[in-house]
Amino acid sequence: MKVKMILPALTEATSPHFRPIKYSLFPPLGLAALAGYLDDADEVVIQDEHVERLDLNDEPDLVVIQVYITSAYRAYELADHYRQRGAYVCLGGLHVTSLPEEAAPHADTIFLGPGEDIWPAFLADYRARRPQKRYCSTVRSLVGVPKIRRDLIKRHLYLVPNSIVVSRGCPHQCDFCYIGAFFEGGKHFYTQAVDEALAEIERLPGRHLYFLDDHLLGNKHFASALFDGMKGMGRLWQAAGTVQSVLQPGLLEKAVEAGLRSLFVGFETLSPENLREQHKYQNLNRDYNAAIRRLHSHGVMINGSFVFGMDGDDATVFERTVGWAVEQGIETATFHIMTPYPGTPLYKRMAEQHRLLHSDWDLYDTRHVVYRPAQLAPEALEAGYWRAYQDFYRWGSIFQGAWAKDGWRERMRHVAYAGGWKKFEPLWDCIIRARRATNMLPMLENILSGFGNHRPLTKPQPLSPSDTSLGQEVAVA
Ligand code: B12
Ligand code: SF4
Repeated sequence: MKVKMILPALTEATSPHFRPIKYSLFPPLGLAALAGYLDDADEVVIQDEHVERLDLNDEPDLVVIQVYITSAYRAYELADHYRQRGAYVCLGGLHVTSLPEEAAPHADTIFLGPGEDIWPAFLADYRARRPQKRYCSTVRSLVGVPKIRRDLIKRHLYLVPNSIVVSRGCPHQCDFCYIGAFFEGGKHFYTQAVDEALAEIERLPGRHLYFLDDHLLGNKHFASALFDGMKGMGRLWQAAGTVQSVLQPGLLEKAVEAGLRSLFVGFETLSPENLREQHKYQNLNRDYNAAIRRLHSHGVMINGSFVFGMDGDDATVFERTVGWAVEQGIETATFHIMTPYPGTPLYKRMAEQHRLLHSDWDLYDTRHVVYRPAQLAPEALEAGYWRAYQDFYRWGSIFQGAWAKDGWRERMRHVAYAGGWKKFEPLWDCIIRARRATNMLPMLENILSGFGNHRPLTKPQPLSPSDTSLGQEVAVA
């Protein structure tokens, strides 16, 4: 059987003029995971439109397309194309799970939720010539999953070919997050067996790893055993975690010993009122400043995530947030305009309050305002969002942030990392066009390691009892 798997891209990622590096970071791990369930005799290709032009003149028997909200229209176009050519088309992923009725007319079969239970079930039915129209995931487990078909990934096209996920979902459920919608009907958070996760890590060449787990530190026992197993492997890695997990005594230390060098942290907002509105209770009463001090003192760089446009945000939110992030020495920041994804509690609330402006999914990309904000005009919110990026990444801010650090090596690392991502975008564009993204990995590794220094760059600070700050509002608000 000839199988073609496609990760379609949103328009910006295929622009002939300029391609941001973020689209050449990670390979299509979800599709490579699904390919693991196919037979050795099957002929399989994975094409990722973010990094290559799709070949649309082929004649596969089975086409598998992963659909995100921002690539939904492109995915439907590709699905229609292949159905016209006589292929059997399967659509799955986050957007299909949120809006199955929208996706169904473009597919022979649609899949709701994670694929580990429903994809092998479909394959058995398909080979027996009795496939169903719709499969809904209910059994959530990663135990004994087949090996990810990394041989199908064109590693040289990605800056971070070693992306990995060892869990799915998150123990929390914030109103704006895709988690609740995607994992409905089963467990919202589950992990691989530790030895299977370690075996997958061992299979990855080189030193650098990027864990794409929504919350790698979400299960303390799992994370702790994983980090113990990784100790001594000589890996350098990046991941995502919450403020709460950073403040937990012990876990961060183990992560650092295992090679953690940069963490994506969902601060989202400096306002307790906003946190309550979004049911992001795990951030309430946490001392953000203490979490940052703790990460920095262990030599871990921070990519802070911030969302603008919650109901408590007024015109001052941009300056306040950027000013605080720079002052704290946060190395990189990812700003988002709040975006109500279909299926989330936030979307339901916005729809009930008649605040949604349109359903043009191409614009649900966290850079456009698609709802009526409570205290800001949509234009002011968009302008503030772009200004926040400019202000955070101007050289003056980068140097100010770097100077918040104690040592010279740490300061240099801050400048190299923050400057490298945002100040050399035209250079990244050239590198992507020359199909040399992966050649830059040694430089990334060098910066992450603090220019070859494996030990924390400053003396780690122990937690003081007040750092977990029970009973007080978000410290920075
Ligand atoms: C890596 C990543 C990217 C990468 C590339 C995507 C990639 N290579 O897969 C980059 C950096 C390019 C990217 C960009 C963006 N991303 Co992104 N990204 C992720 C991230 C962190 C990990 C994806 C991943 O590899 N997961 C692990 C694999 C194993 O899971 P999976 O891909 O979901 O696949 C499983 C299932 O979905 C299912 N499945 C998927 N397809 C199919 C098909 C069939 C037939 C079947 C049976 C099953 C199935 O089975 C798989 C195995 O269980 C996710 C968050 C997350 N944890 O998922 C956000 C996430 C997907 N991104 C998101 C967003 C918003 C964006 C951007 C719009 C951000 C921006 N402002 O630019 C862009 C645009 C994306 C686009 N192309 O349209 C949102 C999507 C929201 C939505 N409802 O669609 C997420 C969920 C982040 C979030 N928390 O909001 N992203
Ligand atoms: S903590 Fe992060 S990943 Fe978990 S539900 Fe909230 S936003 Fe989503």
